[in-house]
Amino acid sequence: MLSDLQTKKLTRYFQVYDIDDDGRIAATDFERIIENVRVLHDAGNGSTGYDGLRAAYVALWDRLREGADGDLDGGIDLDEWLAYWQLALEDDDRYEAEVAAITDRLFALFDLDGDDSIGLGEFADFYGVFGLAVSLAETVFVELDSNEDGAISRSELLEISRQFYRGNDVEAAGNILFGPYGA
Ligand SMILES: [Ca+2]
Ligand SMILES: [Ca+2]
Ligand SMILES: [Ca+2]
Repeated sequence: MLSDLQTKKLTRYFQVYDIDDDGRIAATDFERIIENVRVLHDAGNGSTGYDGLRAAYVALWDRLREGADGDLDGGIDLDEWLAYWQLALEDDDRYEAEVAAITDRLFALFDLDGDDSIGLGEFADFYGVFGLAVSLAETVFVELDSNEDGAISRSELLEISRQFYRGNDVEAAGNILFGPYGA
């Protein structure tokens, strides 16, 4: 079972992906994500960063559609989303194979300057993919950067995402990975 805290965090996460705010995550939301990726990478098609990120988000949508769209209506509503995550998070092997692997892949793709850490600008790009404001990215980044060195390392990100997805400590910084979650 998902805890109340997990349900709140995953509901926020759902809202982040439901870009057009119609109560379901569908192909139209991922089209917006991919358009945001294109704008972010200005150059668009042909740039390595663009192609890699675009492929990652297309693969993510395919995986979600296959795994989470229980009633096969082409969209994932909040109940389907929560049911999907409950299964993915309660199984250690599945968590490592899916969630940790995707986190690691996204880390590499957003580390545009290749210094093996995520700086504020790169984190703001990650938020920009979902149409989230730079100001929110700045606020959250400061919280996540626990040793205040202005960068999030790969191991820090894996710990942050473990706190976000699986953690039940209300004080953990990783809870706000996708911004403040509701009551
Ligand atoms: Ca939507
Ligand atoms: Ca559905
Ligand atoms: Ca970097």
